[in-house]
Amino acid sequence: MLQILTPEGELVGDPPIDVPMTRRLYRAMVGARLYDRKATAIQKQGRLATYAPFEGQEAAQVGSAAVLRPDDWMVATYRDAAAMWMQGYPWELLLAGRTGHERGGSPPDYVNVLPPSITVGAHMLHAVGLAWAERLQGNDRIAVTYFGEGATSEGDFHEAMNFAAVHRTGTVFLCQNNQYAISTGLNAQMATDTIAQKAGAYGVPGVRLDGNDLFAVYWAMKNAVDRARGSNGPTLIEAVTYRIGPHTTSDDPTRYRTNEEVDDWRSRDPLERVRRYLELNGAWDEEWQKHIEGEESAVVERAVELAEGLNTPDADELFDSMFAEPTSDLESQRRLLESEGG
Ligand SMILES: Cc1ncc(C[n+]2csc(CCOP(=O)(O)OP(=O)(O)O)c2C)c(N)n1
Repeated sequence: MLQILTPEGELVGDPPIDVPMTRRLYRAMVGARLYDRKATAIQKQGRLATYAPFEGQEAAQVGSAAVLRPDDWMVATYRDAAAMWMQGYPWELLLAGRTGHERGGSPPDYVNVLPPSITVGAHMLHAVGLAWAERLQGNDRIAVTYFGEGATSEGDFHEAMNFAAVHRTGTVFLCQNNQYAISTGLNAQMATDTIAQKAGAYGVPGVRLDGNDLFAVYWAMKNAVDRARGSNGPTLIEAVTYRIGPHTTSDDPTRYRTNEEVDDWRSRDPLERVRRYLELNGAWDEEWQKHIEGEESAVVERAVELAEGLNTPDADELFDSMFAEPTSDLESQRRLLESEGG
């Protein structure tokens, strides 16, 4: 398994980014964790519907998204808010989506990120289609899709990988192997030792890495993105990580895993190892930590305010953001709703 930065913050390989860039990504991970904890807290107050926390997976999401060009496509899941935010999806719209507000599914036009997929696995096909369409139009935009290890047991994974491989689409498949699909542990759902080895069946390179290591994630993603942009086809990356929190705020993980296991993964925290690395390089101190936490926290608080300040959606919005051109079925449903005074 590829690793560049140990949990102690020591290098065992060449860092793919310099110290200023590492500080920027560390700050992004701090911001993402603050968002995640805030979203979990306001869900408990009944201000969000179910929320799927990503604590522990920040390096996998931030480190991979940091490699993308702003116009690249991202197609991700309910647990990938940090990656989506890195690619331009505003925090407030991610929160709005968790309140059921229609605006949550409509990022600004310049953001090439699809709304989060709740359907496990199906969205990978969209990433292949987007990359293929860009290729056919002569563009070098690529598409990355994020999913969990559980999604690789879906037929959609097979179809997406196979089609991408045959047509050499510019798609990066980024699997965050966080060990559990709700309560189903890895060994209970697949007989392979790794996710990465599944790539071989499709004729695609597979890379397995320490997903809590920002540098390993960045390095592997850079190679995969360069390959995709250079018309050399897809890559499957398995970022081995752990979901520290519950599957969602409706889940009780103590029923299927031990506290010792969670503590063991906590000791490999993705933020702490970068913090140690920066400190060892004279690029971190308490004052800066307080400063970035203050600023990122204000950004998150503002996003909550904006999300909660959105107008109450009217029924029309259900139809407006569904397709660029409304279908006749939707038009007749809209008329029916209007005739019933909706
Ligand atoms: C097609 C489909 N089947 C089942 C579900 C219910 N479900 C939601 S999340 C989940 C587990 C997914 O696990 P994984 O892909 O490993 O991602 P993680 O939640 O761990 O990030 C399941 C089975 C669903 N949303 N969609």
